[in-house]
Amino acid sequence: MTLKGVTILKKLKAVLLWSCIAVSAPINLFAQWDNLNMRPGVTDVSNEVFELHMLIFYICCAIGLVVFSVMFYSMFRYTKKKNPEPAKFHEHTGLEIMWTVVPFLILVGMAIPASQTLKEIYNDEEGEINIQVVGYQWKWEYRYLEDDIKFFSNLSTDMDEIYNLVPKGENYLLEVDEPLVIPTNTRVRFLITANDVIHSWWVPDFAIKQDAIPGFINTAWTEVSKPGIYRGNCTELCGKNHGFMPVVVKAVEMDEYTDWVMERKEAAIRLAELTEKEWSLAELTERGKGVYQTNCVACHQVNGQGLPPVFPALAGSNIVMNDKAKNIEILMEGVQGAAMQSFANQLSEIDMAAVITYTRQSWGNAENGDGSYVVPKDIVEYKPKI
Ligand code: HEC
Ligand SMILES: [Cu+2]
Repeated sequence: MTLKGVTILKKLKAVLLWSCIAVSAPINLFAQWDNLNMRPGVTDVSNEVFELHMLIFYICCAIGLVVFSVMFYSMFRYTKKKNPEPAKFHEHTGLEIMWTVVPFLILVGMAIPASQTLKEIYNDEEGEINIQVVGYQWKWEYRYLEDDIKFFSNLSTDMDEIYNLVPKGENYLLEVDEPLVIPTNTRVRFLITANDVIHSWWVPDFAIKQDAIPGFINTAWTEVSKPGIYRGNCTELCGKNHGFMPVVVKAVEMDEYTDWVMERKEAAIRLAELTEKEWSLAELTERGKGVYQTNCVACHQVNGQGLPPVFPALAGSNIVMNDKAKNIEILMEGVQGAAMQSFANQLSEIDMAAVITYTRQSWGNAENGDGSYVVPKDIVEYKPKI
């Protein structure tokens, strides 16, 4: 084939390829429309928000259509060729009034339904159930104000999935050890705040996205009719593991919720009994490993090497090997001005003793140090130095 023939063929191929892409792209888009669009959610408020979003989207489309029609019509109708003598008029009071008044009316028309929905969203009347939501670096705490239940909700995605050692699961980074449990068809109010930096509690299916600010309490509420598991994230950039503090809410029927509350209260009593028990080194180390993986690896890493210089290694640390008192003090009090927070309110006495024991027994620390370990009684009897 001649050189010219080859070039034409190449061009033809390119044209074909681009036509295919141009034609198929919108088809793909429509096939995935549900993924592209905002989701309607599962509450009355979230449905209202969705409808508002669609309404305003359609208004924007209509405005776009009108503006572009006039623009293209003018461009083609009044080309230099078709209309060599341009009109010479200046100012047109009628037109100017119209293009001020019409957009004003459109805006007012959009603001009326929007304000009604906003009023709904910001209704902070007390709920039948009131839950305080506290953001921490990097987990959420839930405190049920009426039932005296509180717990932390930690990311439960396997580290191996995060480091691409095994395939990622269905709810990758959207799963926790203890979800927030709420009853259906009940008004639940959330009192949202934070303990360290600004976080934001977001559950798209409830149309709740509320900043969690230290020292402030913001409210949000929901009433879910459909039982199910609803997932969300922290949406305020809050440090290294911002993407690793998901929100998981489990909505269950009222009966199931009452059972759950009873179970929680009994578990608290059992825990108190466990604290009295004599713990063996092996039991503590085993338990401490789990506590460590949930609460410490984000900074000190699985292998105890930390990420120096910011997050120190616990493997080979003099405090962890030889200074039991200081080791307990750091965990109970935290370190002022550093990311090392106090774990006194986050871990039970058993888990506290277990995690300290685990770090003192792992990575060669027991062999190179004094080998001593910590039991729950040490934590119960701990008194801060003043
Ligand atoms: C948010 C990050 C973070 C988490 C989570 C964290 N630490 Fe720390 N940790 C630090 C930082 C930062 C320091 C250094 C503090 C300083 O002295 O400036 C530290 C210091 C320590 C020290 C003192 C080490 C030494 O040699 O000075 C111990 C012991 C320790 N952490 C144990 C733990 C344990 C056990 C956990 C889990 C229950 C934990 N930390 C969770 C950030 C963290
Ligand atoms: Cu956060």
